[in-house]
Amino acid sequence: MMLISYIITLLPIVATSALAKTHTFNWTTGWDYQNVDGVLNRPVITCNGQWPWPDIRVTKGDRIQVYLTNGFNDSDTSLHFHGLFQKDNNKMDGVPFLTQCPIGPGDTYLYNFTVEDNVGTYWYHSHTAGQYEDGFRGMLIIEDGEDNVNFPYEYDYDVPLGIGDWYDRTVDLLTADFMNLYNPTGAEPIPQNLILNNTRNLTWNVQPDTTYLLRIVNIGGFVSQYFWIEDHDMTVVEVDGVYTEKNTTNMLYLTVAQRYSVLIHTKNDTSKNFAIMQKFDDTMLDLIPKHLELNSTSYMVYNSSAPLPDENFVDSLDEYLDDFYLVPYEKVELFDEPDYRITLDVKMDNLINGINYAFFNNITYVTPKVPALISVLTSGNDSTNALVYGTNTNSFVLKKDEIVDIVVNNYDTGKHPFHLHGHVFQTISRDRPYEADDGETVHPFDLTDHTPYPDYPMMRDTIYLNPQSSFVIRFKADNPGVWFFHCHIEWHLIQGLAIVLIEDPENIQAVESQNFTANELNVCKNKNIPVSGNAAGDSVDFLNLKDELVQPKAIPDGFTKKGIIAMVFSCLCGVLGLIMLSVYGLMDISDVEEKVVKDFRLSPEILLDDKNMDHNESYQESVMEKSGSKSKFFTSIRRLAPL
Ligand SMILES: *[C@@H]1O[C@H](CO)[C@@H](O)[C@H](O)[C@H]1NC(C)=O
Ligand SMILES: *[C@@H]1O[C@H](CO)[C@@H](O)[C@H](O)[C@H]1NC(C)=O
Ligand SMILES: *[C@@H]1O[C@H](CO)[C@@H](O)[C@H](O)[C@H]1NC(C)=O
Ligand SMILES: *[C@@H]1O[C@H](CO)[C@@H](O)[C@H](O)[C@H]1NC(C)=O
Ligand SMILES: *[C@@H]1O[C@H](CO)[C@@H](O)[C@H](O)[C@H]1NC(C)=O
Ligand SMILES: *[C@@H]1O[C@H](CO)[C@@H](O)[C@H](O)[C@H]1NC(C)=O
Ligand SMILES: *[C@@H]1O[C@H](CO)[C@@H](O)[C@H](O)[C@H]1NC(C)=O
Ligand SMILES: *[C@@H]1O[C@H](CO)[C@@H](O)[C@H](O)[C@H]1NC(C)=O
Ligand SMILES: *[C@@H]1O[C@H](CO)[C@@H](O)[C@H](O)[C@H]1NC(C)=O
Ligand SMILES: *[C@@H]1O[C@H](CO)[C@@H](O)[C@H](O)[C@H]1NC(C)=O
Ligand SMILES: *[C@@H]1O[C@H](CO)[C@@H](O)[C@H](O)[C@H]1NC(C)=O
Ligand SMILES: *[C@@H]1O[C@H](CO)[C@@H](O)[C@H](O)[C@H]1NC(C)=O
Ligand SMILES: [Cu+2]
Repeated sequence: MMLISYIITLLPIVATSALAKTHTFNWTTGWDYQNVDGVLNRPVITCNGQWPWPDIRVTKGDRIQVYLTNGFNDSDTSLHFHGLFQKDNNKMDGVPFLTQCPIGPGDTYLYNFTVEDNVGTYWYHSHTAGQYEDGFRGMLIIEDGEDNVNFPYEYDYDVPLGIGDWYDRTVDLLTADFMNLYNPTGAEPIPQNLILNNTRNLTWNVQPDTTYLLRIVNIGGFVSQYFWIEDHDMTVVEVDGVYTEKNTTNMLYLTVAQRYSVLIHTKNDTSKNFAIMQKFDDTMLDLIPKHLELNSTSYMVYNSSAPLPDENFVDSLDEYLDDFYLVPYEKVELFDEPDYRITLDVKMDNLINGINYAFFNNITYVTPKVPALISVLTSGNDSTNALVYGTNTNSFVLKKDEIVDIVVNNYDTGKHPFHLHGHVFQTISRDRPYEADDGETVHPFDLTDHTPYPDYPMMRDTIYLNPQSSFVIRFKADNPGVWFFHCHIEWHLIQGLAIVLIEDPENIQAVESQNFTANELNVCKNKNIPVSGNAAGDSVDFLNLKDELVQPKAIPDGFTKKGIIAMVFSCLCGVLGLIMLSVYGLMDISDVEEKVVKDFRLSPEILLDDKNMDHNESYQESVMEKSGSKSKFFTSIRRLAPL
């Protein structure tokens, strides 16, 4: 019964033209309770009162029209179609303050575009304040011709599968604890469970001797996952909307936002069932809570009378397919030498407010006051000057059709999955991890000494960066628009790990379909956001950034992260704080506490009074220590906090 009403509510209104269809959806966001992981009923973001959000399946060339109404009473929203190129239609990319104004409560934005240049496996999600981790996301399948007739490989059934991580609390609460003076190392909230198609213990009924095209999408917010099926090979044929030459493996590794389509041929023998396994990449967790189930078992069922399988063990997690070696089916050659090289250094550090931020080249992304696309459209001849888009937005202007290399050097010890909007890129270099735990240090990319670039590099839209390592991606600036490049770990995006590419702004200005409609401008006006001007809201002098938004000040000279940590310890823990100071070799800085309090204009009383400490209780169950000083520190502070 519920299923039927669900289908009726969400059934797209299909209007047929000669060939292409138009799929119209009328969606309103809201909140309701849902027990997703079988453990806890918690608030989730609903679509017309229902959850989960529907999958969309369209054919290349079709039009999608989504009327998205913000049904929240207190927060903005937006909708991004991950991986779509949105050619000459940049304002459909769904990034607040870049390609549109945030949709305020009660307002409606029409996402209206055709899927011209994309085929394969995609997804959609809110691009506002981590909302997709509260369940505002769904899968988007674009068939290549009627019934996917142009897909290059044979299969019998097409089966989407969403994998993800799931928290016991909503993102607003998690963020309040995360972006917090009491979390000076920037330890990310740890999910409670891995989910599969929005549940756990899923049963996938299969037929014998049949080829399935399994479209796996990681719709999670933070942790990468290993994925394998007991005693079944998977042949990769598509990554992030790019068909590949077949590559057979028994294990995949998917960061958040990545997609893999694999062919699985089932056995003839139907007497036995098999385990579908997901496992956390636990190296991404700052600590491993004792009760966290690192792996999760679901079931590939040939015979419903036969027993369900136990979990499946593998000898090593290192056997997963390394996507760097995949070859695109269309064998696109390595693009020419770059016309423009952008080098980005990733760091995580604290600013004067004690909060831990993420930086590209010492800048943590702060939104402009006017969406960058509106700045492009209203800045005339100044549009090619990066200054228009602000000094704290990490904006780079690209010229028409130039070849661009983005070199990313990781000065952090964590992995990061980076996503480029509006493009697929060639991955031409990716170095191995350099583990701090093994005493290794950062290895930035060396232009004069690197492994030869592949002849037919892998192309995709989301790629991971190894710890203390580097990658280089290359693409052609052939899609005029304002495109975000950012870490897809929602926590790191919230910490500001993003840059903005202003691609061929003159062409944007010249194309009518890039212009805002009255409705789109009204969404701005309702939020009191100017509909012309630079990043600072100045629509007279586009190079005047006096009133732009900027990041908090740096920690004063002679002051270190250790200083902040020491302060937090001292204030929280009194005498125990002193013990911690000695643990961290800070005893020599005897006046550290006084100095921090003075520089930060804070008092220990204020710190002790912070209500956020209550939230930390969920972490205070005993935890296992991991190696690495960051995790030890974090473990310790949680243990000491109750005192
Ligand atoms: C969408 O749904 C709302 C509420 O049911 C309705 O008021 C509105 O007219 C609908 N819009 C369209 C374009 O169908
Ligand atoms: C799945 O199985 C686990 C362990 O067998 C159990 O704890 C959990 O409640 C189950 N979840 C659901 C949603 O049934
Ligand atoms: C806003 O919505 C939330 C969640 O639905 C509700 O708890 C709250 O009372 C609402 N606030 C107002 C001012 O309506
Ligand atoms: C969507 O865009 C197309 C092309 O511009 C236009 O014809 C159509 O009317 C738009 N849909 C709506 C509902 O405005
Ligand atoms: C996952 O859910 C989708 C609907 O969202 C469904 O079409 C698909 O068959 C499910 N996959 C599996 C393996 O059960
Ligand atoms: C499975 O059965 C089909 C006929 O139903 C047969 O052609 C095929 O060879 C069998 N495969 C194996 C591995 O035995
Ligand atoms: C299914 O499993 C049951 C119980 O193990 C077994 O008796 C039966 O023969 C199996 N059926 C098939 C078609 O393999
Ligand atoms: C799953 O995780 C548990 C601990 O969380 C561990 O005991 C077990 O060996 C793991 N199983 C697999 C298949 O890795
Ligand atoms: C398949 O992937 C492996 C690495 O996992 C690589 O060595 C091999 O060249 C790839 N083959 C093809 C055809 O993509
Ligand atoms: C970032 O700041 C550090 C320390 O002030 C400086 O050495 C480095 O050159 C800066 N990096 C960039 C890309 O500006
Ligand atoms: C922009 O530059 C062109 C040529 O450089 C010039 O003709 C035009 O007047 C300028 N427009 C504005 C608004 O300054
Ligand atoms: C965009 O809209 C503005 C204001 O209505 C208009 O002046 C301009 O000519 C339009 N641009 C294009 C390319 O149609
Ligand atoms: Cu990241």
